[in-house]
Amino acid sequence: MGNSTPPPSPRTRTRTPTPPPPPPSPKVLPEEWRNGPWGKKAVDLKFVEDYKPFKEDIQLRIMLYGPVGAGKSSFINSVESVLRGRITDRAKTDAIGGKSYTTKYREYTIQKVPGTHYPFVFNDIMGLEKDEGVCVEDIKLAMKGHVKNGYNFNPRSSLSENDQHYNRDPSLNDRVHVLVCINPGSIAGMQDDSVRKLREVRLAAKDMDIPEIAILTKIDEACPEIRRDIRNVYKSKHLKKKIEEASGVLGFPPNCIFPVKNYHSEHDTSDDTDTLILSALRRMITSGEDFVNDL
Ligand SMILES: Nc1nc2c(ncn2[C@@H]2O[C@H](COP(=O)(O)OP(=O)(O)OP(=O)(O)O)[C@@H](O)[C@H]2O)c(=O)[nH]1
Ligand SMILES: [Mg+2]
Repeated sequence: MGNSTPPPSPRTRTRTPTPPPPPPSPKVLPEEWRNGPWGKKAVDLKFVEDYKPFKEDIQLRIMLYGPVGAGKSSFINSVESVLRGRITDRAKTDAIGGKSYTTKYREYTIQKVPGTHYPFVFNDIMGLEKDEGVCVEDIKLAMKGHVKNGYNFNPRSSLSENDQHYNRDPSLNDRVHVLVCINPGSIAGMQDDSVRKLREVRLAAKDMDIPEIAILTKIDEACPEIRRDIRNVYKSKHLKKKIEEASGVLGFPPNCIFPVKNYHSEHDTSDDTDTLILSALRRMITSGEDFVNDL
C-alpha cells in the first residue's frame, strides 16, 4: 500500500525557530505588596512598653491556638525575647512533631523590670490534632475564663464542671480578650480536619465578639528568599499566595494575617525579626484593649 500523503511543501518544511522560553518570573517582586513595618521597631516597642490598659486592674489575656507544631510556644518565647532583648525559652518547644508537645493550659507573664510585669499575659494551649489534641470545647471554655492555669488537657473529654481546674465564676481578667490563630506558613496546604476545628473556634470567638488575628510562622522555611533576607517577606510571591490561601480558607481578612519568623535557633535577637513580631503584638494589644473597653 502506497502512502498517499503528498510530500510536505517547502513552506511547511521550513521550521520557524522556537522562541526561547520566557525568563522565569522572579520569586521576589521589586516592590512590596504590603508596606512592611520596617523602621518601626522603636515606635512599636515604645508603644508596648508604655501600654497601660484604660480600665484599672485589667490584664489583657491573649490566647494562642492552632495546629500541632505551628509555633505557638515559640511565639511566646519570641515575644519575650523581643521585650527582654535576649533569647528566652520559657515555653517548651519540640522539633519532632506528631503529638502536641504542650499539654497544659499555661499562662505566661513577661517581666518588665524586676518586680513588674507587662499588663498582658499569653495563654499557651495544646495543639489541634486531626483526631486527638485539644478539644475544641476546652478552647471555648478557656475563652470564657472557665479553665484554670495548669489544667492538663485531655484530648478525649473536655473539662468538667467538677474538675478542680474548672473556674465556676470567671472574672473579666480570667476571660480571653484576644485570640491568635497560629499557622505554619511552610505547609503545602491545610488539612481539612484542622480547618474544620480552626473554623469552629473562630465561630465561637465571633459569637463572643472576641477579636482575632492570625499569624503565619515559619516563613523562613516557606520561602528561601525570606530565609536569605527577612525583608523579602512582603516581596515574596509565595508568601503573598500563602496569606491569600489562609485568608480564603480560614476567613481572616488579609490585613489581620501577620507573617512572623520565630526565634527558634538563634543566639541573639535581630531588629528585622523583632519588627515583625512587634507589629503583630501591637495589633493584639490594640484589639484586646478595644474589646475590653467595649464590655
Ligand atoms: N524555622 C522555623 N522553625 C520554627 C518557627 N517557629 C517554630 N519553629 C520550630 O517548630 C517546632 C515546633 O514549635 P513549637 O513552638 O513547639 O510549636 P507548638 O505550636 O507550640 O506545638 P505543640 O505545643 O506541639 O502544639 C520547634 O522545633 C520550633 O523550633 C519559625 O518561625 N521558623
Ligand atoms: Mg507548644
